[in-house]
Amino acid sequence: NLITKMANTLASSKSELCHPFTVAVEGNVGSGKTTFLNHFNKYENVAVFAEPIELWRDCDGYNLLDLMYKDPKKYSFTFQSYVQLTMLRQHQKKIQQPVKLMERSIYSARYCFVEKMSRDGLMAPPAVAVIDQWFQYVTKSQDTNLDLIVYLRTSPEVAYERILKRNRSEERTVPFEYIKALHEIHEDWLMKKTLHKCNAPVIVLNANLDKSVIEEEYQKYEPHILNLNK
Ligand code: DCP
Repeated sequence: NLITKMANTLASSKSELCHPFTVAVEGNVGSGKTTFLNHFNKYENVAVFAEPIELWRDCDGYNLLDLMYKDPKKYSFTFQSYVQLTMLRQHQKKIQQPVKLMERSIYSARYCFVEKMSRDGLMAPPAVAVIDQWFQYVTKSQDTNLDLIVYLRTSPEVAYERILKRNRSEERTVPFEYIKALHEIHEDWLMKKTLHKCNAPVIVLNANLDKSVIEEEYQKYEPHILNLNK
């Protein structure tokens, strides 16, 4: 009996090492994903992966994020191809901790941003097809599985206000309509579940709350996020 117990414990810790409890934090641009991640940085059993935005700003010296906003028709495909690669690398990173917390995922890149660029005609259908073929191949052949999605739900007005306030140089030209449309796409994907497949369970946080009080909202969901309810 004891041996069986030990074997089970070993097996479960081995599977945790192979596939840690993987959580993606999703939400509109300006929804507060970075603040959320910072809260979880203090836990030793959580490996936190911020979005690789610095890589997007410097791909062999090219600021792809800036190019995409300045000339979306020309650079949306280039940018999203690189986003997909860098997100895949985040999914693949091996960790020792039992919980992996990621800012965004390969899924929001495909289901929200590529979707939006495709709808706006900024990515031609053949370009979307190529991104999609890569996406299908990679998500089937690699472990990109999510065990939980935390949706930081904001109103588009609040998200836009925060974007204006932080004044990121690349985002200066982003219009409110873009943020509103991205909000609707996130809603369709994570709330209404009418857009693409969403296999992971979703928990929804009120991310309109101000930084000064949002810690309480985080704490409410912490046991679930840290997988302490098992
Ligand atoms: N972006 C994009 N395509 C993607 C991912 C991101 O065009 N597949 C852009 C949108 C933003 C920037 O990259 O201009 C960063 O967006 P995020 O929403 O991922 O990150 P934020 O830093 O805005 O998150 P938050 O404000 O919630 O902390």
